[in-house]
Amino acid sequence: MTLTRTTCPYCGVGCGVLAGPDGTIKGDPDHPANYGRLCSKGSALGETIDLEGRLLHPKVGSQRASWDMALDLVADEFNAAIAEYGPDSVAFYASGQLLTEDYYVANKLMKGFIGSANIDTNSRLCMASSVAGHKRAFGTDTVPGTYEDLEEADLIVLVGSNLAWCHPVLFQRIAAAKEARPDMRIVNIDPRRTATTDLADVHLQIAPDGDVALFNELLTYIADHNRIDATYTHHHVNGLADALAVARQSNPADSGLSQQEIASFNAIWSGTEKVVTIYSQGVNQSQCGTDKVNAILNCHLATGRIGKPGMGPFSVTGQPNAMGGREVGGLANMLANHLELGNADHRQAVQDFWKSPTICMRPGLKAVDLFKACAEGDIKALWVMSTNPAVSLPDADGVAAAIRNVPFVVTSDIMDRTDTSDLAHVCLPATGWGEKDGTVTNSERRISRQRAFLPAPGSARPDWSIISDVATRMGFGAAFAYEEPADVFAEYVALDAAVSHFPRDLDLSIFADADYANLIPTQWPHNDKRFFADGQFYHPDGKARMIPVTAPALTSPRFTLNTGRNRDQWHTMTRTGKSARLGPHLAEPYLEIHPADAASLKVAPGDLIEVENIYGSAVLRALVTSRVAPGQLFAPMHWTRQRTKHGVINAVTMPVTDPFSGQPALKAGAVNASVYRPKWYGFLAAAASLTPQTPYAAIARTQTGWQAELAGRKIPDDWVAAARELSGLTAGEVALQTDPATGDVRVAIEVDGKVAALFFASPKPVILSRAAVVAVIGTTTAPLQALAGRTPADQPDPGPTVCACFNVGRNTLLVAAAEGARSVAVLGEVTCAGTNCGSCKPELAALLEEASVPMAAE
Ligand SMILES: Nc1nc2c(c(=O)[nH]1)N[C@H]1C(S)=C(S)[C@@H](COP(=O)(O)OP(=O)(O)OC[C@H]3O[C@@H](n4cnc5c(=O)[nH]c(N)nc54)[C@H](O)[C@@H]3O)O[C@H]1N2
Ligand SMILES: Nc1nc2c(c(=O)[nH]1)N[C@H]1C(S)=C(S)[C@@H](COP(=O)(O)OP(=O)(O)OC[C@H]3O[C@@H](n4cnc5c(=O)[nH]c(N)nc54)[C@H](O)[C@@H]3O)O[C@H]1N2
Ligand code: SF4
Ligand SMILES: [Mo]
Repeated sequence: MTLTRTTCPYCGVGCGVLAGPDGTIKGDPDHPANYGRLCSKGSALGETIDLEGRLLHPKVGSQRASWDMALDLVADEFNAAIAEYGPDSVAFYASGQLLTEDYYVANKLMKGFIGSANIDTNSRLCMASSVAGHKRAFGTDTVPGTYEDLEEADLIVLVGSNLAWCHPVLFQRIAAAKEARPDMRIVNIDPRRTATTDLADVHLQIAPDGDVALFNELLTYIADHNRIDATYTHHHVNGLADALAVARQSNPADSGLSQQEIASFNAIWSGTEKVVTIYSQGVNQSQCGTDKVNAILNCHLATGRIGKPGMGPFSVTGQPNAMGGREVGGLANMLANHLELGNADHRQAVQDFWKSPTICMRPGLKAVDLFKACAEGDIKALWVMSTNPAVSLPDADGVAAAIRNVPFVVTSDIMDRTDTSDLAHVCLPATGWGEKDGTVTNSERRISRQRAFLPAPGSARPDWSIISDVATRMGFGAAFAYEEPADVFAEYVALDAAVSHFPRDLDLSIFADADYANLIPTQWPHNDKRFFADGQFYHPDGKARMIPVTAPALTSPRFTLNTGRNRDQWHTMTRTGKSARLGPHLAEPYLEIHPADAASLKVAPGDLIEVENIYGSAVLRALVTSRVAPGQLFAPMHWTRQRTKHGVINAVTMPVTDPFSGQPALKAGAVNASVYRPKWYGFLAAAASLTPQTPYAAIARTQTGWQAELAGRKIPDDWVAAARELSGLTAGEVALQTDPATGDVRVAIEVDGKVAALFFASPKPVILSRAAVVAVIGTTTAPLQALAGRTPADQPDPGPTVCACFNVGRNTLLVAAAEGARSVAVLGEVTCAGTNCGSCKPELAALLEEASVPMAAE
């Protein structure tokens, strides 16, 4: 079988993948992002391309509709709203997961033909502060670094980045470089301890939003210890004196770090020439995100540590095409191809090139404001493409209500049901990864092809063609007559050539004669150019700017809620949630809470906690751990209303934004927390899918079907009836066990001689081996044995999954450690764990450390 060369659809590392229609997935050894490696999510791609849950045909209301009918309706409704209320009464909300071709066409339709800039995207929640910070410092939104810089650096500082889980292949490249050069130093700046911390030499457990105070203090130190590169700043940088004067006013204590921690950080940073500072959402998603970015850039500019191998600031991008979206200008305050919306010459040039009837004159609404406008009735027609804002935006319940308030809502998605498409009037089926063709740009500006290796399912169509069809029906056919994505890409490159007289960083000339079908991964501007090597920046005087940034004072709400990502899930889980291999790593929404706080709230491990504020509430499983500091909580962003009853964490994040970027502060909100005491806790495993309606419920895919963690407020009168209702199994033989002493209840349901569902309930959190229960589903095990909830005596209980690729559990690993495995490599030899994608290596290392504690004490 020939495998198709394509690119992973998840994170911004942009790994090359070799894929086949039977689900074969391999790392592409020739792709310069990964040289053959893949992480757990990439390796499991083959399990996510089946058609279960897919939207296969357009829907109008809940009815299947023809493409003609659906597209006519969309075009008519948008035209009607524009005619009656003007172009700013309609909006698109798009995504860094669209391909460049999709994104280019959406941006062109809104800005050049509808004539509004009301197109914003989930990149507003993701990279907007980096964009704003780069523009202030460099005059352009340039990410100057390359992945090789990370391997060449002597010091890597990771600020607000859990690279081990979120950019695993890049993390593995760094880990390999550190192994080869043990002198390489890694500093991790994060309010909590993560898998990334495990590789770091130093962990600075900074206070939430303490970053500006820390980097201002570093700048002051650099100045006071004659580390400023005076020749460089003289020729290439403006604003040093002002930035330094303001930095001197910062109080280092606002970083939440001790004087000693700050002193040693200052010494190592300023004393190491080759330093790369990597930053991500702990920087961007903040009320002072843009200032955090500039506080970091200030230090690199003051020392001239930018534009040279092995050094520089490096904003790692989240989504597979966050960079492509920025390039085509797909945000409400951008034009196209890194041109300025506020520049009349730029606007004219784009309008001339597009031969468009109009061009937007002023910035459109940024994401949070866009949904506020929906709530206020100002948006009459909204089109959401490739994103799930009813889950991923702050104040998610408010956003869902705002979407409901829009008279006409369209979604384009690959899935039939998402929390957002449930609110839409028209749902359009898009082709997904593996079925569509186009390009994406990764974190180091490398453009790679995504290529189809599967047929389009049902009548699904690629996003660029859906948008072009609507544009045509709105009356703009001549400008949207693309036949294939290559036509769009060629136009995008041609626009770049047409505006090349404007000084910009974006330069796509290397793609002018590109063979689109056979395009190999290529960096812009061209593979050997290094940005800023010549000290030239893009402000009119050619110099970079240091920006004075004021550090916010420390605050101390009772609880600060931090949010982020899990290793094996992608955002709202519409794809990774389908994989049984990825499910068990962390199978329900959880809340990390410090042991001291847990004690004061009377929360024991496994209890449920309710977090709430004026926006809403969420109920999550307590994960009592000193990885978070006292007073801080951490919850994953992944769980939706489809997978939980009450676990959408954005119900309690606040829609407050950074004043420059408009990016919401998703990492530090004030919440209250209290123990949630149900009358009973439950665990249910079943062969068929589950939609339990208990006050707390979280479902996950398993190797044998589905599982649900449950909790109820009322003890059912009849447990068997309850088990039947929760599992949806009205037929079948039932076995019931009750223990009046403990109140424990166990129910088995067998259909055609096979275990179809097992239900466990207890007044206390249910303790049993989930893996053992799940393994019995679908087998002919006798009910009594199935209800034991234990792995049969002749088989060891593997414990919770650590390695997703080989399904190796924690207990198996602890046994291997006890039997003498003392390194990650040996653990791998003995159990296979960590030997495929390697994403669990940090956890293996942590487990070894933990396992060796009692031995050391002996
Ligand atoms: N597995 C997985 N990988 C992904 C994704 C996914 O959904 N799943 N999504 C992708 C996307 S779109 C993105 S944007 C990236 C995000 O990648 P990351 O930014 O690395 O991930 P997060 O978990 O959102 O947040 C990173 C860290 O910021 C820390 N933090 C919080 N507040 C502060 C602060 O005030 N200062 C500092 N210094 N740190 C703070 C958090 O504790 C957290 O550990 O991941 C990408 N990769
Ligand atoms: N609390 C909290 N909230 C956050 C964050 C956080 O750290 N904390 N991070 C924020 C960040 S950085 C991001 S990037 C966002 C991500 O948030 P979202 O973008 O809302 O999350 P996804 O689940 O990636 O949504 C992508 C949607 O597109 C669909 N899809 C997949 N492929 C295609 C395709 O080819 N075409 C079309 N039309 N649809 C497709 C998927 O089924 C899914 O419904 O979340 C943000 N929200
Ligand atoms: S690191 Fe993993 S998720 Fe990111 S692109 Fe590579 S394989 Fe995909
Ligand atoms: Mo993101």
